[in-house]
Amino acid sequence: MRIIRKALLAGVLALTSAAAHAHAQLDSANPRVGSTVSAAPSVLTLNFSEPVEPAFSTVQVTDSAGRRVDAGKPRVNGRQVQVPLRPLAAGQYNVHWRVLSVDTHTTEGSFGFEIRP
Ligand SMILES: [Cu+2]
Repeated sequence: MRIIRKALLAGVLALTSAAAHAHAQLDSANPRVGSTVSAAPSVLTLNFSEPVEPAFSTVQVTDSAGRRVDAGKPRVNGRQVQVPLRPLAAGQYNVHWRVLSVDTHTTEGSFGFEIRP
């Protein structure tokens, strides 16, 4: 009986730590993290390692003067988050994302990209 309880406990602990590692991390982005692109994108796409909760996920895109250039609420589809952008001029842009993954952990990060025609 003792051995069974120990085994069950070990199983529960393994499940708990697996869930605790399931934070949504940024897998890839388009434009890519730190990239220089020649054409202004009309949409920013973020792909996360885990499904994201739409109600608690935000993405802010700003130009070099700190002005918001995202044009509407992010659209969430599983692990993918897409944000429409205003027509962008050449320059440096910053993306700040904050998402809630299904394991109820919030993660955030930021990166830049540049438009240089
Ligand atoms: Cu987590």
